[in-house]
Amino acid sequence: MRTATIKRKTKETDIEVTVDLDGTGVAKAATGIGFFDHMLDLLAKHSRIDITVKAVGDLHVDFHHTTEDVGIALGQAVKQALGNMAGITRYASIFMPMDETLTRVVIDVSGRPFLVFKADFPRDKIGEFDTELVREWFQAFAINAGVTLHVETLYGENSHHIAESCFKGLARALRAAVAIDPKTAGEVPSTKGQLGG
Ligand SMILES: [Mn+2]
Repeated sequence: MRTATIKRKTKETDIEVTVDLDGTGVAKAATGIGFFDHMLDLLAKHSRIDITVKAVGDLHVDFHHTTEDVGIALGQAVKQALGNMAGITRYASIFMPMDETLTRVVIDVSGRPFLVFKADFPRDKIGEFDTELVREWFQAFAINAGVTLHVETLYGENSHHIAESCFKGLARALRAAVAIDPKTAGEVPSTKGQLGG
């Protein structure tokens, strides 16, 4: 079973995340931030990873701590659920359109944490959500999941579409990269014989 639950509590946030990499895309996202829940719903739906997120954070300050800490916990959960990564496809690349926007997402599920994020948002906010937090979430997720992740919005005008194409692109890339590749017969996809260290 490729599942994991992470509980993470600080003075700023109290978070519980559960993932099932071999799920059907069921999302239960309750972060108190409507737009962020929308992004987590998309992530689950299009990755087919079941994702449950319960987060109680200091939203009276702003949305930064809650957004970042959910990224940390979700990344840790994915990493734990992957285990020794035997049999996974490992690499994937996706071009994700959303109306006028096009975003490219390339992932290496490798135990090598790295983020390249190139997306410019025309607006500072989507609803009450600061668009700069999209990068913060991707940074927290990539580092804690232990994945190399390159996200670039090639063009786009609408900030909601740009954010959505980033999350949907990650979803489809993750779906392909964590899928079990039947040709590998359970081998770890590395000439080193191991991933993640
Ligand atoms: Mn939307």
